Amino acid sequence: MMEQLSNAWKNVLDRKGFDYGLPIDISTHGAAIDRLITTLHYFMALLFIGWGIYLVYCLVRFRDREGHQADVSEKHFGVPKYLEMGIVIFEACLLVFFSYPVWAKLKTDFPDRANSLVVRVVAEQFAWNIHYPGRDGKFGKTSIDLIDGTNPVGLDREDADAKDDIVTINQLVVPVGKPVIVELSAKDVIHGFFLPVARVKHDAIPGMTFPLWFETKEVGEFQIACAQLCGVGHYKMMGQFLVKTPEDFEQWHLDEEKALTE
Ligand SMILES: [Cu+2]
Repeated sequence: MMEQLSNAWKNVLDRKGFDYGLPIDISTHGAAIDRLITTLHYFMALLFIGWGIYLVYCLVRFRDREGHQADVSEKHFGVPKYLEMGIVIFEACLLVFFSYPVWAKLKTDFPDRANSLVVRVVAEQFAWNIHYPGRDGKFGKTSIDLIDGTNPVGLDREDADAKDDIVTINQLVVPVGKPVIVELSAKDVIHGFFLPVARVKHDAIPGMTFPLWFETKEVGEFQIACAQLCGVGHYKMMGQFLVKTPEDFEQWHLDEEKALTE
C-alpha cells in the first residue's frame, strides 16, 4: 500500500505527469526552472482559493442586514493585514531561495568557450540570423555598411577570419550534449529569443550583446520563437531549432562549408 502510494506520488512529480502544459524539456538546466514554475503554480492556486474563500466570507459576514449596516471601515479585524505581510515575506523567500540560486547557478556554470559551440544570434524584424565562426573558431569582421538582403549580419567575406564563417537564417543547428554559448543581439527593436524546449528565454536588445548558454540532452527538431511583440510580423518570427547527433552536426557543418565554396 505504502509502496503504491509513493509510486503514485513519484508519478505525480514525474515530468511527464506533472508538466502543466509545459513543452518537453531537453536541456540540462531546465528541471530547476520547471520546479520553480510548479512551485509558483501551487502557491498561486493556494492564494486563489484562499482569497476566494475570504471574499465569500466577507460578503456574508459584513453584508447589509437588519440591525447591521455595511460600512467601509478597515478596522473589522487585522488578519488580512498579517496574511498579506506573510505573503510578501513568502514571495521574498521565493525570490531569494528559489529563483536566485537557479539564476546564480547558470552564471557560475557558464561553460568554457574552448569546449562549447559559440554562435551569434542577431534578431531582426522578422527573422533570426545565426552566425557561426567556422573551423577557426573566430568570427569574421562585420559591419553595418555591408548588411543587405543576402548578407544579413554584414559579414566582411574579405576578412581572413570570415572565410569559413557560416550564416543561416531562421535555423539554429547545435550538437547534442555540448554546451552552446549564444551571443545575443538585435538590429532594430527588442525581440525575445525563446527556445521553449531548452528553457532559454532572453530579450535581444539593439546595441547590447548578451551571453547565454544551454546544453541539450535529446536530438530532435524544435522551434525558436520570439517572445516580445516586435512588430506586425512578430507572429511569423519563428525559426527551426535543430539538435543533431555530433556526427550529423559535423555532416551539416561540412555541407555548409561546401556550399560556401560553390
Ligand atoms: Cu521579434
